[in-house]
Amino acid sequence: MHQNSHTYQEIVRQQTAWKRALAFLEANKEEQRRVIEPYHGRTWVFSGCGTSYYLAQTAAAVFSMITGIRTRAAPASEIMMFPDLVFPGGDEYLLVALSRSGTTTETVLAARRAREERRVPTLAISCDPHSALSTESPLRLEFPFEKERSVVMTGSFTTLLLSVMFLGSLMAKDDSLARKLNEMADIGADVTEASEAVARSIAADAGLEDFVFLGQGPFAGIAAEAGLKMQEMAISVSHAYHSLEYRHGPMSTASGKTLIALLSTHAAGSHERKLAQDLKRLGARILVVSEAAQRGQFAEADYHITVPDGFGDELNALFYMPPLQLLACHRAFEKNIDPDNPRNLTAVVKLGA
Ligand code: F1P
Repeated sequence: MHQNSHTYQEIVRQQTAWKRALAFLEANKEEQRRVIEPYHGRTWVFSGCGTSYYLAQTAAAVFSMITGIRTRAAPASEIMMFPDLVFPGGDEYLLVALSRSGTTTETVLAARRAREERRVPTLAISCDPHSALSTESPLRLEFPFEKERSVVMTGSFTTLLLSVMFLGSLMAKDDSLARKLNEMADIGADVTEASEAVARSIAADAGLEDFVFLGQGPFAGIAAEAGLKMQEMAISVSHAYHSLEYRHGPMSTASGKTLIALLSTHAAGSHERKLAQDLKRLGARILVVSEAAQRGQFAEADYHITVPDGFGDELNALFYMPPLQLLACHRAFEKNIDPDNPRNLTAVVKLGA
């Protein structure tokens, strides 16, 4: 099952999609700059469903960190049902609708409602330029996506995130960011490969029963997506929280059967180190994901996944995601679950009339 799984294959070689997307984005950057420049002064609302909502959370954080533009994230269903909460009066907005398929019902309806009832322009970022979302949006970002065969989103998550980071580099007129993204695409597969032994070791730990993923800022969405992958692929109990929120109640459920993954940041300084010490005292198994230079600061970690130094909180979400996808995939293999055919799940959710 392992080697033949197309979900596994798409996880370990997703940087191929990054390189293809970056080459296209670079070649068309003047066109993209023309599309997004007029919206510099607006609040950018990122939205989607499921994985694409966690992508929206991550994208909103990194885009704001890169550009200084006001952003927020909302599930597409919130725009459908409570548009006033998402688009309160007195401000001007751009809705960035994120969707691998471009056909998810809530996302299509949310974009329509934003445009038709709120006069909010929409920018569609989808893997399918012929989808309803893309063809109905006056603004769209199109680049060649290799069709993802996995039902659950893997490389599409990181490639869509990469495209938002690239847009941020255009808006910020920061060419060094685009160069860093290209460097990440060149070395990303090695980063994932280097994490595989740890991913397999955790996945094989039969003493583990539940998983907790903790992240702040741009890593809160990554923690949520890592938790969803563990549910979708490995049919396992998982939860995600803003890291320091875990002390405020949820840690009451921690036990020796719990794996807690802490996605470390530069911004948090000593707070995450103190949290790791507290988590260890709970008796849980601790995984810390960090830049290599931070590894020594988390001596109590049972497991460590490191990424190269120098890319920082703005871009590390791109490095952190693939190893966490791999962890869920190996957990599925250990449980003899086929991640290519996830239970109760379809590649796209389309609601009836
Ligand atoms: C959104 C989504 C996925 C989920 C599953 C069903 O798809 O909810 O996040 O993993 O595949 O569809 P999309 O709007 O990004 O196509």
